[in-house]
Amino acid sequence: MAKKRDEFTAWMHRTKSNKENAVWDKPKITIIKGDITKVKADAIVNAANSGLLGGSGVDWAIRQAAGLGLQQECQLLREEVYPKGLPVGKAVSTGAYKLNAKIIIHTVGPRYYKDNPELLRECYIRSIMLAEENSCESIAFPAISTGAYGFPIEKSAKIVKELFDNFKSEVIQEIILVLWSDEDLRVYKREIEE
Ligand code: AR6
Repeated sequence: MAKKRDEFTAWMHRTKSNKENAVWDKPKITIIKGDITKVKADAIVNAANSGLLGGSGVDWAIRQAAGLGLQQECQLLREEVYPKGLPVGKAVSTGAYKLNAKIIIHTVGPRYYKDNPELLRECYIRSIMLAEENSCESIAFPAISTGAYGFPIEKSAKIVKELFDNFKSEVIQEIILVLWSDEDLRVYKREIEE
């Protein structure tokens, strides 16, 4: 795990010297309270489950808002690409359908009492990688794993802060962190902005 973490850390902290003529900027970090399906961003991240066929929380809201096309694409993905399901920590992109976005990125967070909590970091990184591959300038994240999967909001905020504090990108200009409750918003603002 330590080796994998270093690999991701190196990727997140890439510098301009890695690529000629690239302009690497620190994306703006915006923390808001709201419904992620109403946020305008090139990439909207879904806190999915391995089955990819739907669930509660953010997953339910995104499927309702995106419509039937998303459900059909997820069914195909499941049948043809992930017959055993999308593993924890991994991410996959689909069309955004009726959402005000270019793509939806589905990532499976760790269940706090069951899976390796380190995998939460991997969810964010793999989502960022997919957003860059798809030329997305903005990406909106829910607080992955902090609902049904029981991850403490404060720990999630600390992981997100550590990850994005020194992150630079030549593609992504804004990272929007969308919280569902006043309390979660307060914790994120305290941990990340102060
Ligand atoms: N917009 C933004 N955040 C939301 C929204 C919304 N519309 N709805 C809920 N949240 P969860 P998980 C917050 O349970 O913990 C699903 O069934 C919520 O308050 O959606 O990763 C999947 O299919 C919480 O802070 O995701 C999986 O089975 C955060 O989003 C499982 O739940 C994540 O809560 C994944 O669990």
